[in-house]
Amino acid sequence: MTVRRILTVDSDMTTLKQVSAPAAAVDDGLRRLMDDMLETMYAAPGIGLAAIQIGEPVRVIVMDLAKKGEPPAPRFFVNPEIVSASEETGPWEEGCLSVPDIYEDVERPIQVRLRYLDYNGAVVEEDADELYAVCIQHEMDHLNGVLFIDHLSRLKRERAVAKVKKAARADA
Ligand code: GNR
Ligand code: NI
Repeated sequence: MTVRRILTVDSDMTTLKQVSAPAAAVDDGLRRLMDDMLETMYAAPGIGLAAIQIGEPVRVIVMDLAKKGEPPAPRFFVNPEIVSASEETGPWEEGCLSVPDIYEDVERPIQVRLRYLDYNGAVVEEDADELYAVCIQHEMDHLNGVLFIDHLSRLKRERAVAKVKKAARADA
């Protein structure tokens, strides 16, 4: 397994805006990608990662919502779809490894029903709420080239990108 570089909005916006293509099959090559994504996510650290964040435009997501002190609970999503979403929405403070050190409230459906293929290619259908619902919607946005800052006002979005660019310049 390899920790890969996570693309960020200061230098890799064009790639992050790409719409990812469905995975053709859940095979050893795709599992290797998922393993690299998980290791990259844990190293960051983060609770979710979409393949496009390491430059791979394929509809794959990894996630681990285990709290500190709990055993690891990796989850893998291939070609996920939202089957249905609650009418009710609610705010949640989000962050993104591709928009480092920016945290803002985003309003989304509070409950969603998902269908996806797991690490072994089995079809799974399940309900998500709370942080799970927030995170899977955030990650599925990435598959469509959408970032959480795209849900903010233009002013807040432009300020966020400017802040990330400034921090990147200071780092260099
Ligand atoms: O690590 C992450 N934390 C997080 C917090 C609130 C809502 C969404 C997320 S996902 C983010 C990692 C990431 O950028 N995934 O795309
Ligand atoms: Ni993100």
